[in-house]
Amino acid sequence: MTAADDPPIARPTPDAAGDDLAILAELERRILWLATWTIHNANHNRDKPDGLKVGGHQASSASLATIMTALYFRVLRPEDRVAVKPHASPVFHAIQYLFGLQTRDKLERFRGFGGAQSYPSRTKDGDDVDFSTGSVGLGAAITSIASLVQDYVRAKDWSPDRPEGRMIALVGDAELDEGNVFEALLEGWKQGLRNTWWVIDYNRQSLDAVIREGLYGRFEEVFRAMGWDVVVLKYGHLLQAAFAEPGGERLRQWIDDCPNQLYSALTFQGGAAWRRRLEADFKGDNELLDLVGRRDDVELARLMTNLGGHDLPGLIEAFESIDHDRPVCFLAYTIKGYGLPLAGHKDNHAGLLTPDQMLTFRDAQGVREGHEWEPFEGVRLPEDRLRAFLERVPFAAAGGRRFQAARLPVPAALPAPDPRGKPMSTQEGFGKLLDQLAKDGGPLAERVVTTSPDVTVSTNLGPWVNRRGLFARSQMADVFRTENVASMQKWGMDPQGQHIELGIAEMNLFLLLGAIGLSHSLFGERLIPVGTLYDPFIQRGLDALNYACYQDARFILVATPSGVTLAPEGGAHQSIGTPLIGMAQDGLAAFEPAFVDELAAILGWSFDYLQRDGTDRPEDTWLRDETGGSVYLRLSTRPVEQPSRTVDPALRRAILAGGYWLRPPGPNCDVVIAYTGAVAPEAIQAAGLIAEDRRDVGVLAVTSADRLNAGWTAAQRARERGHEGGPAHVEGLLAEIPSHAGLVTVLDGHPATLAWLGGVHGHRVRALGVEHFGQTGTIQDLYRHYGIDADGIARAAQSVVPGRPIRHLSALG
Ligand SMILES: Cc1ncc(C[n+]2csc(CCOP(=O)(O)OP(=O)(O)O)c2C)c(N)n1
Ligand SMILES: [Mg+2]
Repeated sequence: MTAADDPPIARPTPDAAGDDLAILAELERRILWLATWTIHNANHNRDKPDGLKVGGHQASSASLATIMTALYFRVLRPEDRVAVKPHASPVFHAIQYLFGLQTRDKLERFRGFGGAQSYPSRTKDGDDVDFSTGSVGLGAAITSIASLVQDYVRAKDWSPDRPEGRMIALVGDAELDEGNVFEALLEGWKQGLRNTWWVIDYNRQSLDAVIREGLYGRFEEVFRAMGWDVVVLKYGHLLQAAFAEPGGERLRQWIDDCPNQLYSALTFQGGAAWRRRLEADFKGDNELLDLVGRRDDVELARLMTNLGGHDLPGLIEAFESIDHDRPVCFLAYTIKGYGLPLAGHKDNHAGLLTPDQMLTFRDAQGVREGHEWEPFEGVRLPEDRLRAFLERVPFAAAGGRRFQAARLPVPAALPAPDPRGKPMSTQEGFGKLLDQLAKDGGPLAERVVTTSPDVTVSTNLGPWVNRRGLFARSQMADVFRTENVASMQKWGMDPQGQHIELGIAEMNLFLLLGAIGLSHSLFGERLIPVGTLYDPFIQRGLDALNYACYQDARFILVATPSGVTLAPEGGAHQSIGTPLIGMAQDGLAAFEPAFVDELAAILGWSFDYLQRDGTDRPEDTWLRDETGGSVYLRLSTRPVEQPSRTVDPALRRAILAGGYWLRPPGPNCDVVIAYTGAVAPEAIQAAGLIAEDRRDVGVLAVTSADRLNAGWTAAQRARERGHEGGPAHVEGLLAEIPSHAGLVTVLDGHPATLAWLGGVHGHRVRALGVEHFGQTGTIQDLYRHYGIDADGIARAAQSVVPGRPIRHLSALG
């Protein structure tokens, strides 16, 4: 399907354009005013003892006001999705305010508690934010990744009547310093990116600095090399007309040669400075001196700052002339702080209009004191014309732009793979579980999308991919197969495929999980994303992971192998801190099962958890499970002896709540071993070793330190606030341990993950884990080296529980 097949877009007739332009120019004045006032008000007019300070918005917002006017009030269609540069949030909120989608109260509390956010936020702002922004570079990249998701949804023909939207990013020029932007560009090229526009706000300023000369040339080459159409919007209509005057060509040359710093400085100083400089530089050039002389200072300043990004008719023309679906980069020259007294000053990023400057600006906008928030105050056209215009703006005409998608039925329990009496790793179990799902089919299986940054086979997704195929918009044969070369992997691609293979860029993985995980809301089609990667490389994509969670995208992240347990595979790949990431990351429930039947219970639950939206009845767990979220599974390649048992509902509940007694502590217990994940055999073995000298040893299986901790924290907080309720899961579990007993905790990860267990009822704790990494060797070598083998655990038991020496240890000497 190409854009040419799309339903025709209703465009205003050319006759209407002139009229519309006058209205659009007024709207641009209004949003610049409202945005500037919003920030000013947050700083000066608020009776706040803590002196809330707002920097970094006024100049940065003004830079995009014209572009956003052209887009939101004219060019955009409801199906288009936009990521707005973080610091243009006040302009975004002002536009929403004029559409009636944002409240005055929220604007008045801009950046305050419960007020409009400093950076557009899907989850925290009440208005119509498509993509959150804030961490520069991510907003741009997610638009291209979301476009890929749109293609995926369309290829499946689930909702053929829904028009195809453009994924649009308004990008600060300094955002292109971020490497993830280029990773996304390259991935886009590989995937045949379409329907994506990036409008670069080329104001040649970042936070600290004025950017390097000639950067636009590099940008142009990069975008073209990646298959993008590049539209450079350098001069506005006024400048183009001036270039046609006698001597005008030399003015163009002068502008082209003018260093960024000088252009910015002259812009800041205004008309008289421009005149002085031009008269000095063009001494004796009468044509050019006449060109300058025909304009007064105000006109001259307006002319010299009439760059492409501030020229409404030029912008509209440029946007509306795109008649293809290839990605387009609009390189729009702008002035940071355009229309404000801060314009062009290199220090303006955090700059604010002084109260005096604000008064002058207010008067110039025709705004009366006390009427600052009125939407149409000071407009120079009849208000009803503006209102009527706003009512027919296509973007806002459809009302709500967020979709909802029905929940997919999830089987009550996924059958655990049968280990047939053999040891099995959680990674292998994961591969088998997905393979079974692929084989069984059904509505859930149809909507699972897997993805991996070049580690599909090594993370055990191969069997799933063999059954469900790789996705591409057009068919691509698996040449090895057509040539009859034997291979375990079927690597054919077609539109029905359900695996999206990515290049090795973890940022792209998390952006894709984020975009697929918002598909129900962005494109009205529920998808269940499952992404796999090596556990240590979570850190490579951490900001994008955080970003996906912040937007409330829903996905399952399967990280494998993990820890030092991957032993001989390479010291560089060992992860230590990821269990703590799992605990700390908001919106992500982290699990680290040891056994495959636990994994089956967790994965089955995850498919449902992903789809929850707060409408379920809250469970009595202290965990806010009814709101749903994403899931992180930290898995291992270590084959482990599997317990022979059936997971009954009580055990299942305990696994999901975060832990259960593998061996309950007896009445005379004085030591408990609490373990997580792949070290289960060592924990069990250690319990056996010390049993002779320590009675009734308990073994606690912790499937999720994250959820145990979250439940405990929530329960305490609730009690402090006077709410009634039962004990948190971990409180109940640990209540069975006599108070004199000691706890040894152990996992293949940072010891702090479980060390807090001692704080629940005040048990003494010795927390074992891994604090250093990089050694290779066998698992036994490394466990011994880091003291997480059975002897290490026994030694820790002896130190934490005074008493008779553990004879096994004395035998070791
Ligand atoms: C990943 C990240 N690093 C640093 C920042 C802090 N920061 C906010 S805006 C900005 C500069 C932005 O410059 P540009 O994109 O050109 O936008 P402009 O202010 O010129 O409109 C920086 C460094 C951030 N928001 N995100
Ligand atoms: Mg900039």
